[in-house]
Amino acid sequence: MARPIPRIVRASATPILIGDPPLLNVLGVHQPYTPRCIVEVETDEGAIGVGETYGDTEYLTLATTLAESVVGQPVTALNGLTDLAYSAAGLADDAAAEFDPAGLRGRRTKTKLVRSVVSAFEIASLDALGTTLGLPVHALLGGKVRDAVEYSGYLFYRWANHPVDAAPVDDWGAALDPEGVVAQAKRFATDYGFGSFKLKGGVFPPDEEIAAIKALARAFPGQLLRLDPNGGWTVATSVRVANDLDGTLEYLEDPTPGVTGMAEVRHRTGALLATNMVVTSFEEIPAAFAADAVQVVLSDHHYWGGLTATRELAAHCRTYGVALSMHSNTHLGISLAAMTHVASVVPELRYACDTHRPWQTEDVITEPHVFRNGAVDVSDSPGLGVELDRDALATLHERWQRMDARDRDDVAAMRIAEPEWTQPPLPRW
Ligand code: GKR
Ligand code: MG
Repeated sequence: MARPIPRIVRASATPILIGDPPLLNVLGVHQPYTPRCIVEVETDEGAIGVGETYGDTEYLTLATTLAESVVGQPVTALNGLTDLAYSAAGLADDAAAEFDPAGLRGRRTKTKLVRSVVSAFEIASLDALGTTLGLPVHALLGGKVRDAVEYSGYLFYRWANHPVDAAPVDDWGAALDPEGVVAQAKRFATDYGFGSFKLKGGVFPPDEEIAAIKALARAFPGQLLRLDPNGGWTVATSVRVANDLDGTLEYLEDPTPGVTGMAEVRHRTGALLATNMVVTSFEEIPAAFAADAVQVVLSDHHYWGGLTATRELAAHCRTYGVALSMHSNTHLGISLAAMTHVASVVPELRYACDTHRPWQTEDVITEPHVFRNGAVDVSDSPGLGVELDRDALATLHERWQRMDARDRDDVAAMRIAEPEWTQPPLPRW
């Protein structure tokens, strides 16, 4: 007879604020503190699983509601989480919505909000189940096909410090020109061993960013380079940049907003285009793939709905001959563990994944991951293979209680330094 399936007896969603450096992007600059939400589920057998997702108000509100709703559910009931989230929050599905400026992740839809919250509960459930069975999460997903997952060094133009007093400080210094970008990359290469680099663009006029990529190519001959202006350029500018950097870039990421513009850039240049802005949900796949607007989809298990949903995305991409890589946003080690497990089970993953993790000096796990030769080992320990650091969680939660930062707002953060700053229209150049 089959053993009884463990049931969830307790679940929680804990908001935290994590320190973030002044990283620049097309919209503005990162705030000193970014909200994240740490999800825990506990089963009737005493196993505890953890998950991590966005901590902005609407995500936190839904996560708090869903934490109540999952109590009593079998820990294996992953397929029911989405419906549970919709009914728990009284939300109706809504795939048509506006561009989401928070985090530059394409359109803001309730569907994506639900998927982002569900992902943390799915992962916490898999972590708890794996802990119960003594199996790593990758085994629950069909088994790893690689022992380590390669990540790319995520370069940002940045200021040395935030323009406010109550802000975290670090010793990276400013990077506002090609020399600064190359110096940042050299430190990434030395400290983490990254073999590929992505530069967050859309910050300076395109010629300056072309110069930075060319400086990187000179400093790191043969290394794989990417440039991502988050839809900051017109089609004409994108075509010019793509032609100028032909042969230098591994791929060009979201040069211009929208499927039509991306398809035109592809058609006029033949450049390989990646996205985390025009294909951010299953609903967006048909039009984008039919138009050949993207050749590499940057998956993100948070807003695609979790680890099983990421594998479903991989199947879509495989079917249409589109490649898969991985997007990231400011995150901690629970997310990195989940990213690494899911990346380890997708055979067709050919590109190094993005991660913001090196920019964070804090974590909520007892043993933060180590990057060796730019890669993170896939854990074979039960569950995600991470242990929640309860003291660290309490400290970062206490910061959330004490401070009033609640939602990511790069435009508002930029306004502190430049009072006239408003959200730039995309495309900007
Ligand atoms: O952290 O500023 C940032 C990034 O711009 C992030 O918000 C994006 O979502 O990393 C992301 C990207 O690849 O576009
Ligand atoms: Mg991107």
